[in-house]
Amino acid sequence: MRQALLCLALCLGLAARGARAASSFLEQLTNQANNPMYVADPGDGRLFVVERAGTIRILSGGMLQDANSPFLDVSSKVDEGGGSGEGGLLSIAFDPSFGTNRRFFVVYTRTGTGGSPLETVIASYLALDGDPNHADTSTEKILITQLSPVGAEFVNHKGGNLQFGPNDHLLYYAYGDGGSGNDPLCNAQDGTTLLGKMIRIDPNGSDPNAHPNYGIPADNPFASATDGTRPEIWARGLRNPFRYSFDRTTGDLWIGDVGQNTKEEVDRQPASSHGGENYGWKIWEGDTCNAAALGGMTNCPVSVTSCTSDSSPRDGYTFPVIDYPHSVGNVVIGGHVYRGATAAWHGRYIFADFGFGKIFVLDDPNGTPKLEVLSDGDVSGPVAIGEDHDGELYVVGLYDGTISKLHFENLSLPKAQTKCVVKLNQDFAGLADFESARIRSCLAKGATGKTTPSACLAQANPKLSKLQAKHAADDAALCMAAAPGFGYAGAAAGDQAALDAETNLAADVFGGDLDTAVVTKATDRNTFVCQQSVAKSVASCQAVRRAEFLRCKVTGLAKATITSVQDLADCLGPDAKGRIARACDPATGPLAAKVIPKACTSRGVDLAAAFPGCDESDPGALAQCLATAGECETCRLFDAADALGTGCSVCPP
Ligand SMILES: [Ca+2]
Repeated sequence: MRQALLCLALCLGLAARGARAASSFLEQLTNQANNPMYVADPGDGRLFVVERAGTIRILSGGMLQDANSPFLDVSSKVDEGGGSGEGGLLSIAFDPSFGTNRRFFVVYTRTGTGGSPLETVIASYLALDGDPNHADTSTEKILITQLSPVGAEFVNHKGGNLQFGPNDHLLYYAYGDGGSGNDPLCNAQDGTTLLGKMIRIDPNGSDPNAHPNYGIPADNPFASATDGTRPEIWARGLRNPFRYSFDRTTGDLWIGDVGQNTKEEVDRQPASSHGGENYGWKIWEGDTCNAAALGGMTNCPVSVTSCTSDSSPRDGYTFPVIDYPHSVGNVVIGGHVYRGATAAWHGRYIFADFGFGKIFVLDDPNGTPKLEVLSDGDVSGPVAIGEDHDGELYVVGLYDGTISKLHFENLSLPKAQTKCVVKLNQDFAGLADFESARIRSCLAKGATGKTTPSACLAQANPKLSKLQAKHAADDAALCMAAAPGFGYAGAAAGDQAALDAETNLAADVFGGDLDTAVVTKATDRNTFVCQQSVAKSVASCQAVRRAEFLRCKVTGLAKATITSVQDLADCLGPDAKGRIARACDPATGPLAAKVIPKACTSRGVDLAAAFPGCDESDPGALAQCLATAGECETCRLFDAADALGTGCSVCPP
């Protein structure tokens, strides 16, 4: 039975599989930290590295502060709890006004009393006035303490993360259930203890009699409870929520709760929550009914609702966003929603698994959360993911002493999104094929004399390609919602201009206007032959345009270099590596050089000669040339709002 987060056996196993060369995703900033547990930025770009034995050293400009003169040294107070203990100096949180009041908060464990192996202490300190690189240990103020249950087995599950809420500026801590295995005292469901709870306290408040160094926020869910429920409690039912964080943009709270024998889980509490959630432990382990495995709910309060199977009623409990089995990982390390410089990765939850040495992304482009592995075995003992003031993320390696920056600009997009983008592009490829086939078909029908090619196209609707593109865009909006700043994401967000820009670009790329212009009435056999040749050239031109479009979009999205329609247009350019020009330029491409001069003398085929100025940018000239070519029928079908329609007055009524 796995009881210890940092158990010795797990450590040895990790040492053997770790030490792989870092990928371009990971930039190792140091490997000199001593059992680092956490890293945090006070808001000025310095990284404060929390070391388990009780020191904090600053990592700045690539240099880790001298171990003999750390920022903070409380190692004389700290008791890690021995080989199977999960104590130590566990994390740091900076007061939102740290820049002016120099106050910060830490959590550590010290030796317990009365048979309790460890006591968890949350305390504040001040940095030295005039020396921002050193703290004054004499300024310690203990806010709150919590003893482990009595018994040597209760050395694990202390939680480990202090965070300030980004909106309420209140201090949060998440306690583990107290330890041992399967929460034998049912602490996580018992409102009279802080064990197995997330608490929310006001470090600027005070209750002189009960707790002089913190206050109870009036809107805490149990602030006025009269049944013995502790007023500090914000949420309950947690096993060992070792790491958690707030999304700096949305304020949502993301919790990684370490599981027992079956599941690891990630919980998400929306910013709109008023607290009071029950995350289920020990009744539920992730999405699995743990009470069934336990054969009951030993020592739980009578008010607790149990389960007998996974399909038992779930009322009153909040279930994880995702849970994963122990074939995937066995010690979840809650991370952060990424909000750094690489916009294409914004909004994705990045977290780790300590036991398996993995870094994950939780991706849900279609609303179905899905795990993908970003790094496997590159960090030995990933014990925390920290965030700097720019929203960039860092992984802490407990066993290899590393702090590494995560470089999302060097990653392709998650597979789920890439798949979605590829499908979208296939839709466009299909559209191009359809356009080519339609033109060839209309030309053939025109040659039989049963209809004119222009009437055929008009019947098919000359704007069909744009409409199809719009439909594809609408269909794709959902899956593209995860690609911020790009055309279809704009559509998903109701940005019609972004959608139109993307749709128009696609129409330009597939050459709809050119294709329409070359289709004219076949007046004789020679014209028909020429039209067939032209249609063939148009088809090959479209194939090149389609290929270039796909190349730019797929590789650009995958490498996160395409984040807007303009990026995509720039990638294509007027001459995508010369291929579009060679295939499609009516003056120099095959239309001009091979087909038109030699075989085709009829009007309407030699584009360059017959249709000077046939350009959408000059509607009058276009309409004139369309009229000349007998295209007034087509012209009228462009609606008046379209630039093409405004010049149709030159056509006979
Ligand atoms: Ca749970």
